[in-house]
Amino acid sequence: MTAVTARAHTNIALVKYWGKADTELMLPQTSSLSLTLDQFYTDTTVSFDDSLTSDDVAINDQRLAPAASVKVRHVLDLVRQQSGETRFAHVASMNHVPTSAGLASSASAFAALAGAASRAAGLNQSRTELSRLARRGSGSATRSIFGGFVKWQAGTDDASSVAVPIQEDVTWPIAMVALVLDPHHKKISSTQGMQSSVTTSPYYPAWKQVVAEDLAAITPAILAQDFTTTGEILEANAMRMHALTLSANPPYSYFNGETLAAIATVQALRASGIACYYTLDAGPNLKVFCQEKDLGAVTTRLASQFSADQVIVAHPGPGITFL
Ligand code: 2P0
Repeated sequence: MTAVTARAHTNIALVKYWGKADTELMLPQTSSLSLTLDQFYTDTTVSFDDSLTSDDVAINDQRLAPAASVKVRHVLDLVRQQSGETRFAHVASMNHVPTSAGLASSASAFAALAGAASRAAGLNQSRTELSRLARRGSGSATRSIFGGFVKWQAGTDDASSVAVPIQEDVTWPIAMVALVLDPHHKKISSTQGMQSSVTTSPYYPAWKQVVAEDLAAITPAILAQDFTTTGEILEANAMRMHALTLSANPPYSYFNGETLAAIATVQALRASGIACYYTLDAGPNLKVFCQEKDLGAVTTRLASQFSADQVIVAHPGPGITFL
């Protein structure tokens, strides 16, 4: 019984994934692009054990009921199919995301699970293969196998839907500041939210066009370290994603009462000469993209308007590692 531990970091999408084309294979409607972060990561240990009669899954030392571990067991089943391993597994996962950070851990969690399960089953898979496997647990996990700036190529089938690194070692002095407005779980899961947008928003075809244009424009901007262009694209892309929630039937929103106030603060910082741009995922919390030289001004302003413990600074982070 060999235990393998993998560590994967979470990522923030700059051009969002918001919609599946195939819910079984987890193929997305569009490609997406993210930055892996240093602060938030998951360590997952997997060992296959012939004394088990079912998979045994614990997160942060809490054992999951079978109904709560469906996606984890799905990934384990795929690993068993690929490797010929027949035993059930112990899975112990620790999320190193600051308490109440309100940040999604599914990206880091399923990337770490894919890595640890694959190696524990004796597979010697490349990072591309691990990215493909992580995708089957959670879409955003596809990208967390790699560090730095990463693109998830939508692809057309299981083989072609994988992440590719755009730039793993980021020397650009940038930061992503998380502003936590509500640490609780979202009411509408990403899976439900994106499906509703795909099937009911009349703007969905326009979103696909937006993503294609944003990906084409942001990639050279990142490589040229063009902060203004990168910031303008990621902010507009996030708001256009959220327009898909407002335009769904029934309409919904991930914003809360403080989200618009926080957006106004970022706009005021920018008007005062501090260049910074915000993005939001499937929740009310902002992530503020800024340059290292402005980090003090950005965090001071956010901490004074909200509170210091709602502000968490992150930088570009690494891809999957084995401990
Ligand atoms: C993203 N999000 O690109 C987008 C932007 C949230 C907003 O991927 O259904 O946990 O497991 O594939 O990856 C969050 O959703 O969803 C997400 P599933 P996932 O990061």
